[in-house]
Amino acid sequence: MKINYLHKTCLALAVLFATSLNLDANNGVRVSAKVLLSGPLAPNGLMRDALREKGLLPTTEPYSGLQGFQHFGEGGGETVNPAVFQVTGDNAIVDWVVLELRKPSSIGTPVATKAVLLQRDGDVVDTDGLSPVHFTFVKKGKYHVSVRHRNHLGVMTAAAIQLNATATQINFSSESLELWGTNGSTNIGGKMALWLGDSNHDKKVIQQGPGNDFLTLFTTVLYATGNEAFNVNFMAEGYFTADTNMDGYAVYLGPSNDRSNVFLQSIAATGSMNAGLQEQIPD
Ligand SMILES: [Ca+2]
Ligand SMILES: [Ca+2]
Ligand SMILES: [Ca+2]
Repeated sequence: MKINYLHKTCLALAVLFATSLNLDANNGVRVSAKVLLSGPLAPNGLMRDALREKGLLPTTEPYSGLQGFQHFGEGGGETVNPAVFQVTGDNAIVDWVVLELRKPSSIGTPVATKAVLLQRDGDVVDTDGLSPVHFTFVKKGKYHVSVRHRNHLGVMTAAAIQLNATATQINFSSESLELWGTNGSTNIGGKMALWLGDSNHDKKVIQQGPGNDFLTLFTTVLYATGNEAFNVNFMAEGYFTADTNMDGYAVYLGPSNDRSNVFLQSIAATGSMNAGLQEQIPD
């Protein structure tokens, strides 16, 4: 009886040990993505990091609880050591973004998400500010990979891409990467960049009528701390989705306002000042 009990205990421990070994061997999947946001993109090909310079970047990811975003799997609550935001140069952090993984069999719902960081040169890195993004609990296999941002329209790979424990490179700034849908991103000097201007993060960029993004900008400016006089020309400094060019200010009227880029983008894309754009990621 006693031996039998001992035998069973040993067997259970062996199974447990083997299971944990198996988990370690699997070791999740890694993604080494590159993406450009057209809002902060400068003519030198780097994105501006004004939000970091001004100390406006939050050390906890901003997507939990933000309308239009939902975390899946291990995603949500990511934090960063403030020292990561001290790095300057090409690898300085521009903002938080979200990576999503979807199986072809259930394309409308991610199996995993992760809030991670974007460097000025477009590298999407884990919360250490350097490494490829590691999805610890995701099994090797083929996934559609999408990248999304607070006030830009997200993009997704047209194909499901094999992901492994070693990082797979996915360059969303390349003209040759096929994206899901049509007109998913914008071509700026031969580099693909995400459409700007989704200030109310409803996966659309709209300039007028119901649900337009300029209303969000208008109210952000009008009710900003320090704007006691409700001045429409006020420069609201802060971490706002209405700050479409990501210079650290939400501006409705006047120089460097956050509407002119949206108009210019609309004209360049469609010839019309007020055409709408829709995020090309399946719901
Ligand atoms: Ca880099
Ligand atoms: Ca919108
Ligand atoms: Ca701005």
